[in-house]
Amino acid sequence: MTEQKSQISRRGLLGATAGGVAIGGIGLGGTAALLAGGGAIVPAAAQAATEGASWHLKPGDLDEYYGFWSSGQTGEMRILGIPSMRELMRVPVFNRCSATGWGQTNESLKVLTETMLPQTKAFLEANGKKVHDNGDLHHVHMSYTDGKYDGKYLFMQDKANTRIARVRCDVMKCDKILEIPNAKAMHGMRPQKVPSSKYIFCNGEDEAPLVNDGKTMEDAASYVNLFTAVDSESMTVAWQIIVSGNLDNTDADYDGKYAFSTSYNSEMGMTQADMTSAELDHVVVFNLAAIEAGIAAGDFQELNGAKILDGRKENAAKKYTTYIPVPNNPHGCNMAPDKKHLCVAGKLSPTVTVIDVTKLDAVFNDGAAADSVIVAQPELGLGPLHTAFDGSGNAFTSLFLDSQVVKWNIEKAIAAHNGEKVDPIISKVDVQYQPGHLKTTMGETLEADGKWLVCLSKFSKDRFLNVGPLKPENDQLIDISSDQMVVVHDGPNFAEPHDAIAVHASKMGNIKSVWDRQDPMWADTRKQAEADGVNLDEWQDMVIRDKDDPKKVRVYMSSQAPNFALETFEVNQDDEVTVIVTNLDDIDDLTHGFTMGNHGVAMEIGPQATASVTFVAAKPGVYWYYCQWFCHALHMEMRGRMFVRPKSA
Ligand code: CUK
Ligand code: CUA
Ligand code: CA
Repeated sequence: MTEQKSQISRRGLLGATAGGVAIGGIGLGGTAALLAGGGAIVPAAAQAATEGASWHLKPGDLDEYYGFWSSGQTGEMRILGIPSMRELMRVPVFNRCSATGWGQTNESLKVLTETMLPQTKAFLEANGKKVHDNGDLHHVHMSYTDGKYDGKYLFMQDKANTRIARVRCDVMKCDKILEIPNAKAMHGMRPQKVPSSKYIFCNGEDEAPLVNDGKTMEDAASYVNLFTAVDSESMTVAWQIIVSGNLDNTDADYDGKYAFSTSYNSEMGMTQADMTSAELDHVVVFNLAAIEAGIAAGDFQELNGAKILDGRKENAAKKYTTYIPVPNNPHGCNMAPDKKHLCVAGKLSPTVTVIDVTKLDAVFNDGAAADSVIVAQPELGLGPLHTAFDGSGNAFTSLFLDSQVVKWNIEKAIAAHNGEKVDPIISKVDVQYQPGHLKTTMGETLEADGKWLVCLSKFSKDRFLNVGPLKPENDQLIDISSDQMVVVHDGPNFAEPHDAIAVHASKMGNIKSVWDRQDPMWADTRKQAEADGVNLDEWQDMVIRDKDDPKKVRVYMSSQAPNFALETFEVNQDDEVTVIVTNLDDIDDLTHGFTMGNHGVAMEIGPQATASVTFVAAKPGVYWYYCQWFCHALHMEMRGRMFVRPKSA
């Protein structure tokens, strides 16, 4: 923090003596100085030499920001520190995690299966599975109160299996997963920003017949796309609305009135040639008050438990939606913290379309033309994908094809659009290579601070030691505290972070180091223990055979370093065994584990947590179980034996 302050004052000093500062070495020359309003441009090399170490933390130093990263097809959420870019934690969500038992413990299986649609359940059963082992997690966003991060929840989507998930920030574990009916391929996802994140907005990317029962593939007229609003507290579908075209990325305004989605397939094409045939696609604007009124008035059909309105173009009179024409297979959809400007990246067009969202009321209420809200369309470079903001009126857009990030000024872009002779582009920086999302510190909130930008480059190519044909991504850290952006760090990252957010550590004060014994995560297990006459808050070493179903055995064992309460237990072959471990240690970072040898069973039990796992003891013999999280000098000795009596004995 103090380092940051001294930087600012040093820069202020340089600005004050601007006349004497040489500009050179980076080819910006007079134009850049002009654009910076006469202030000093510090050459990149000089800046790196004097200030470049500020991202580097000494051992034991803490980062100023939490970075919450998606992991794409790995299916987990990751936590990195910014600016150090150190990976701090991986939080399993849509994936199977060997370290924590996510996807195997009874507690995680409940989260993964409780909202599963009947047809999904039947499909998995037919394939000998309980849950999907994969997910495709592109977007992570935090809950908001009044346009600011509130440190409560993180929300994320799964494009692969049409789900969204919630992670509790107090313990950094996933507590809800919702499989969304009717829609296909959840892609863009954002929480409402104002007044709070009541809704999570979710974009269905893939078109399909609304009743998708195998009657037709050819009848494209029966295909629809759905925008879904999920209630963030109950994690249920609040409503869905049918749109014209498909949906890609989404964002919400800072007034609590509108949500926005880009559509690259306004053509409703079924082939790539069709999807790219039109010059203009569109942004769909969702009018939240009108949609809620439509629900209240009963203007919906119900399908698979969801209320579905019709917001297609031909239903414009209802004022649920409006369609703003934009070029050309747009992608990113980013609301600026000036509360006014939505930036839509052109992808196949070298432009970003700037939409003044305060002009939307006139479109819905006074018949103004949809494109009257477009106030600028600066040409920024090739392949613009996403835009981030510094809170001072500047925007940063990733240029996929140019392998660059461009810094530009929104007001200057508007002035240029109105015919003034100004260049909105402030500077460009090369990144390595092909950037997708980019994120500024606090940039998706009213507290955007303009310190750092993380650029998630899709290709790393030659930037790291060669590890084979599959290479890591490259998440680069860029100092944006002056007009000349400086890449200060390369961060290799495994498949495939699409997006990230950067949250100031002061927002994350509610994170616990020790679980609450009454945590709802294992409420079901506690209820079962109570029925078995077991008090999980005390040292337990009980083996209980179910009275009604004698094949079922529950093994209760506490753990306290370096001991399990049970050093042996016995079951019969083919018993369904549930092992319930409660970690009675209440010291920071004292996690135990339970691994049953040769049974594919392993789980994590954090301090004061309870976890349970169920398996069939199908193999007679002696099997050692052990604690797999290093917890004590006698950690290796923290083990015991399960004896499985053969059927014939
Ligand atoms: S994203 Cu999902 S295709 Cu640009 Cu938000 Cu990467
Ligand atoms: Cu307990 Cu290792
Ligand atoms: Ca298109």
